[in-house]
Amino acid sequence: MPYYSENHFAPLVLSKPNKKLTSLKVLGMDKKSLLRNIKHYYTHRLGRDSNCSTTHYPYMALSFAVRDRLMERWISTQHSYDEQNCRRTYYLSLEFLMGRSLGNAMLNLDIDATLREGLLELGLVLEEIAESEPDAGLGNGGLGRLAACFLDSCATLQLPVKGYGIRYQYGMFRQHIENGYQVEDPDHWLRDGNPWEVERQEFTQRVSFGGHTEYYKDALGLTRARWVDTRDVLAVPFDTPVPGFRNGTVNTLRLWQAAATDEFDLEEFNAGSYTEAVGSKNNAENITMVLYPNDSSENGKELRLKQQYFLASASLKDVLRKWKSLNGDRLDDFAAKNCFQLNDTHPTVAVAELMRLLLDEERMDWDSAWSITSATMAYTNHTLLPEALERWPVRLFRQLLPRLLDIIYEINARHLAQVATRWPGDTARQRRLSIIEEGPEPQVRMAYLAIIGSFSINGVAELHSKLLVEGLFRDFYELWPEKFNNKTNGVTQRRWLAHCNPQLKALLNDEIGDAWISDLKQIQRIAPLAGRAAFRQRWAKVKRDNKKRLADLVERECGVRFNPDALFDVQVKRIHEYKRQLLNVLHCIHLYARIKADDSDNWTPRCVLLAGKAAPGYAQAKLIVKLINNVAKVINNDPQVGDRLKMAFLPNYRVSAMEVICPGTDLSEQISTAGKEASGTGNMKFMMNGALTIGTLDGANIEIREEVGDEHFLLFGLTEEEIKVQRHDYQPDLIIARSRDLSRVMELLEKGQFNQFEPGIFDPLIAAIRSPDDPWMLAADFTSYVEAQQTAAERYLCQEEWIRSAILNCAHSGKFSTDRTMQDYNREIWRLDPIRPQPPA
Ligand code: KVN
Repeated sequence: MPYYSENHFAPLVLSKPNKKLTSLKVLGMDKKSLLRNIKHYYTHRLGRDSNCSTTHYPYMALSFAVRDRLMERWISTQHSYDEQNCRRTYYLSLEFLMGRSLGNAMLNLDIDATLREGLLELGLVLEEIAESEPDAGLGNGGLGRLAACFLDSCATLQLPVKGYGIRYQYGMFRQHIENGYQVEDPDHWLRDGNPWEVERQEFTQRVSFGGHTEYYKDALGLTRARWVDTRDVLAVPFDTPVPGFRNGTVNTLRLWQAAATDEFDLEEFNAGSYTEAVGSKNNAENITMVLYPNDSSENGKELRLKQQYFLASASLKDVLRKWKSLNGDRLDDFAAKNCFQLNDTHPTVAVAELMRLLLDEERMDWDSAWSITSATMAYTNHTLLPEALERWPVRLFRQLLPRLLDIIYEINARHLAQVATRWPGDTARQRRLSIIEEGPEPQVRMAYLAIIGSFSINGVAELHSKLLVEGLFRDFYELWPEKFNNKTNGVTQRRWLAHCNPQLKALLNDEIGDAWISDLKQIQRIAPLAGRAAFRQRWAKVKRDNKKRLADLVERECGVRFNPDALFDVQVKRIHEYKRQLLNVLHCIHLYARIKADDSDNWTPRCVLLAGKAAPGYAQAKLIVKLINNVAKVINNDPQVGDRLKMAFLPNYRVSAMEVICPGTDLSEQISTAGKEASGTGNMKFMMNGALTIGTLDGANIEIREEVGDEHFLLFGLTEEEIKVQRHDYQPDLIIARSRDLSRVMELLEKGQFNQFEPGIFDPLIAAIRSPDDPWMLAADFTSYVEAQQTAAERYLCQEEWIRSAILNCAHSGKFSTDRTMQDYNREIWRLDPIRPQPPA
């Protein structure tokens, strides 16, 4: 008998659903009801009075009032799913970069205008109050934000999709700059309380680690395995509501938090070490303490593997629990009714865990278990970078998850038998296709496990998906061509246009109505208006106001004054060599050199903004941050430069910062080495808000250019194929010597113009640019980049033409809504029926 029960709540004596307890009086959406509620929460729940002057408590009171309106819709949505017993999808992800919730909830409930007006009567400005909300920064960048946009679109499309993730105590670190260098601060986002979550202790799960496998004979005399002598951890779910756009649907994001079991401490406890026993709880709770801050690179830390298994196991057990409560113990229909979408390989141990649950706990035979598992899992790949491909040492698996390693070996043995039948005698191919990579330290290749265990494998943009099947996964494509497909990424226009750009929203609504908010294809109806001078003028006014708002942010945070009439040239994303922020800096130095050489006739004043976080262990990326700050300092303080060029690095880039940045941007920098950026999603946010892209033929840039037309896109650089060819004979020193512009830039860098008092600090960056092995081939694209930038500058001088292009970018962004992406996933992978919830009585 366990001394601690996972569900320590006493059951109701009446175990039937209690309709009396849950019958709801629908809350009013009018100003009066809302204000009454806000005041009630402010005084009766939060206990504040008229002496309290921070924005935090009004924020909390407002959030509770809004949240109440989500609750009744949430409950009825979940009831409808249960009643219809519909097929469902679970999005498993180590990251959900949700950002702020209040604004999004108000927009989707259609109470933002009412509340703005009502709060003003209380002497409060809604936007000021909403600023108090900390970002939920449970993700690194694109991959985590994509998961958040997917949830928004699924709720809007009324698809029964639930997100499963981890409730990190500390999200993505906060960044500040000291002497030009990045400094990391912990992000304790839950410190002041989170009104957007509901703890659901009653659905606590138990997750095991360690121990070993034991074999035994069951009642039928069959040999079975069980995992014994484990050290267990509890997984406590916290649910966040995910509202659809004005449709009564509220889906769920369920995040797991680790907690110690009490029985685990019993031994120590009985030995008289009560305080030590309680102290060792920390160990369990560590699992969900912090998000790993690496974007597109693995780090191989044991705790990370624990996080991955913790998420996979708790989520699968939760789904099975729910299944049994609705359908009883039989699992024959399970694959027909359930689908798991794996967000990259991070949750891929779920393949082995589902097998374990079906074999060991449900007592199925291998073939039945495998047919369920491999008809249920689907895998999305997000990167081709070799350093991001997850591999875990077999040794670590054996230590931490011994029973799962057994199962992975068995999956591999059966897989290799299939390979041997298809290609008899081809041992090289068998070695290539094995889940286990042999060597001094054998490794489990997680991508291979994902591919073998899934019925669908997709990339995130056309080029990326093509490169996957031609390169990295070529052998697997030959084996199972039907499994592979593309799903081009998107972003939600609710957050990335309607919410973040209220002025443009008003202009669009005025001209074409508001159908675009839930059907972005409609936005193309503004294309003809690009030819109307009056419309362009209104557009220009909106853009200028948004640039003013961005300039104010830059001035507050960086102390640099941007002139809203200048060209706003923006690159914001994780700092990574493949994204080539360094190429952008070289261009800034080039412009600086031109000004210094008095070569600035017909000049276009330009404000260059960069922002992004470098992984704390990525020295070269951190040095790029330092260089950006140093170059900016020299340029901004040179009186000879004046207003012709400004440069700033905005610290602590995050979702809520992008909400101010993308509406105020003229030129979007998407300049990765071709073939390296799987998709990009920032590129889409900028396009939607009417920026022109300067970019390479990489990731979704290609599709953006296809949609908008090449005359409204500033293309430069080598293609992926040209990069592949030129790599063999790449001589950056020669390229530099032959280019007067690039020589001049390198000279300034090398003579220490930007590090006068810190000699030599930029040598590693200079060496990288000059290396024939530079994987990112900066020098190869420099000249063509500078030409494209010159074209941009010239076009900007003709404002009428520029604005026309900006409008057309926005008008042709329809494809890049995650509504479209989710419809593609649903049509080709999930096959879910939309479910309309019963409106509350
Ligand atoms: C890898 C490890 N992406 C990752 C990653 C840990 C955390 C994140 O996914 C985006 C896509 C970007 C790609 C990014 O770089 O091009 O737009 C969403 O598909 N993050 N791996 N790949």
